[in-house]
Amino acid sequence: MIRLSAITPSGHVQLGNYLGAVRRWAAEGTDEDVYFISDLHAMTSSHNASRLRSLTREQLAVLIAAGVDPRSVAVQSDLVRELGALTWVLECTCTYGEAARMIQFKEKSEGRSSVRLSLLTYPVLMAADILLQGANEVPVGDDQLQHVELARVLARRFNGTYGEVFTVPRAVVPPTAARVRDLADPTRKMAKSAQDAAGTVFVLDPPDLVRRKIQRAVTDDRAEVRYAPDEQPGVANLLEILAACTGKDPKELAGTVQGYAELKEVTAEAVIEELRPVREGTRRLLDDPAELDRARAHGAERSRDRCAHRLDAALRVSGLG
Ligand code: AQP
Repeated sequence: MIRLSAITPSGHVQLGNYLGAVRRWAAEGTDEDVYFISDLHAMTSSHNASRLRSLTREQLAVLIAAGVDPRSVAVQSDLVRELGALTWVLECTCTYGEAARMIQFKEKSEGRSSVRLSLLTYPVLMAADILLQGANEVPVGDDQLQHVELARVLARRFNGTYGEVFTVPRAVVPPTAARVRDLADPTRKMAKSAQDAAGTVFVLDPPDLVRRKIQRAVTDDRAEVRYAPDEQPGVANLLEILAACTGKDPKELAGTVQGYAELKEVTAEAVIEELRPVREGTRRLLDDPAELDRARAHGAERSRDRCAHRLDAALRVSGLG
C-alpha cells in the first residue's frame, strides 16, 4: 500500500503543518509511502527563486528531523522531467472545463487580473504526482478532495482509452487531524504564508519567540477557561494545541488551568518542548549540507526508480516514442 502526501514550500513550516501532518507522517508512515516537498506547486503564484530553493531545503530537513523515513521523502522537482512528461499526457486527457471548475482555482484566482496558467493546470500535475508513484491512498484535507477526484477521473479515463497503466487512487481524510488556528485571528487557520507572522508559530522559531507569540495570542474577555470552539475560538485553539502536544483531551485540560495567563504559559512550554528536537535536528541537518544532499539524492532516485516503468508504459500506450 502506497500513501502519498505533500507539503508545499510556500513559506516556513508552521506548527499546524507539523501537528496536523508531518508528525503523523513520522509516526504512521512506512518506507513504501511518498512524501513530496512540492516545490513545483509553489511556483503557481509569484515566487522568488532563491527563497524557493532555500525553503525546499529547509522543509526537507524538517521532515527528516521530525522522523519521517528519509527513504520516503523526495523533492518534487527532482522528478521534473518525469512529471513534466506525464503532466502533458494527462493534460491531453483532461478537459479545460474539468480544470476550470476546481474550487481552489476559482478562489485563488478571484479578483486577480493576472493569474499564472499553472494555477489552472496544477491539479493535473498533482494527478501526475499521484499516478506516477502508483499511490493507492492520498490523505488530504477537505480542500483537496476535489483534486484527488480529478486524479481518479484521469486515471480511469486514461486506462479506459489506452490500456491499464495507472492505479486508481483513493482519497482518505485522516480522522483526527489537528486543525491549528492563527493565534492572532483564530477564525483563520494557521498558514505558512500568512501576511502577519505574529499569529503563526514556525517550527524553527527560537523558544523565546514561541513564548512571546503564544503570550500575545488573542483570547476573549470572558476570563473563563472552557473548551467552547464556537464561543471562545482563541481559548479553544490554545487548548487544542496543548492537547495535541500532550496527548490529552482539550475539554479535560480546560479544568486543569486557572486562567488565561496560566493556559498560555503551559501551552507555550508544551509547544517549545514538542518542537525542540525537530528544531535542533533541522539545524544540525542544515549545517551538514553533505548529509542533506545525500538524503535528497537517495529519495529522488528511489521515487524515480519506482515510476520509470509506469511512465514508459503511459508514453508508449498513448502513442509516443
Ligand atoms: N493550520 C493547520 N492545521 C493543521 N494542519 C495543517 N496543514 C496546513 N495548515 C494546517 C497541513 O499541512 C500539510 C501541508 O500543507 P501544504 O503545504 O500542502 O498546504 P497548506 O495546507 O496550504 O499549508 P499552509 O501552511 O496553509 O500553506 P499556505 O500558507 O501556503 O497555504 C497538509 O496536510 C495540510 O493539511
